[in-house]
Amino acid sequence: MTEHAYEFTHAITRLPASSIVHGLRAEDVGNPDHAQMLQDHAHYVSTLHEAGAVVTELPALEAYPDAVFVEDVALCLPGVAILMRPGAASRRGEVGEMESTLREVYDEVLSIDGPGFIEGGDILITAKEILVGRSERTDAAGVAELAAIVSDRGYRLREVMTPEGVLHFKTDCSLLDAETILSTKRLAASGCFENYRVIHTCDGEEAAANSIRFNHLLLMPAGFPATRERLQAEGYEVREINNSECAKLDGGMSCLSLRFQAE
Ligand code: CIR
Repeated sequence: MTEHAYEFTHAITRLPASSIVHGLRAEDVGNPDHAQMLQDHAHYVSTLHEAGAVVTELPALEAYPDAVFVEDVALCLPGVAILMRPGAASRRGEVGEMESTLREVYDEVLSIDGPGFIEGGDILITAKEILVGRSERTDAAGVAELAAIVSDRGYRLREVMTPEGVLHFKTDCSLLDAETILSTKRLAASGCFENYRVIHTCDGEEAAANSIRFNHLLLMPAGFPATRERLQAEGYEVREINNSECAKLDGGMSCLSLRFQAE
């Protein structure tokens, strides 16, 4: 079904606005530094280029502090994009800001209309299925609405649970290749990856789980050397990107882009 689960031609990103200091966070560990974030964002985009991506870089949106985290507002599948309905009220306006960009690329753009909620950070696409973690931002009705859309197109969707206290499902996991998942031990312990090969993040390095495989490269947040070495030993070609500022807002590598294969 999703044979191109980590092979992409395109990505969409959005520059961080200076209003990023008002971004949502589970715990306040200080405001992100906008200048540093811009630098990290530029490194992220250049690494996507290195991976072979054509990158559409959207302008900053001052009105939406979290809009840099574009992944949460849409799901990009081969031939169809689906606009999400974020559980975070302050983020719902970001969806309309993304729509025209997706319409330029996709003939078919659908949307989650509610009453449920769902954010892209809770959705992991693998070669066999679409995994959706229920969370503080994604509820059963949101999952059911997405399931109805994708099952019509031949996808298998499996609902799982994001661990308590973890923002999104993909805060704790990422796809490494067709059958391998990088996961925290706490998420893998739920049994949701029984049909996959799992590589665990090393203890104390749980935030390394929010990485992305894009073609031949694995983009990882910097600062998790034990997990990086484990992945390199498995043969993955790693690129580390400073994520100190996004991390203050519970963001990682996956949140910063929408990734897809143009037809
Ligand atoms: C939020 O709380 O919505 C943002 N501060 C972080 C979103 C991170 N997105 C993601 O993990 N997909």
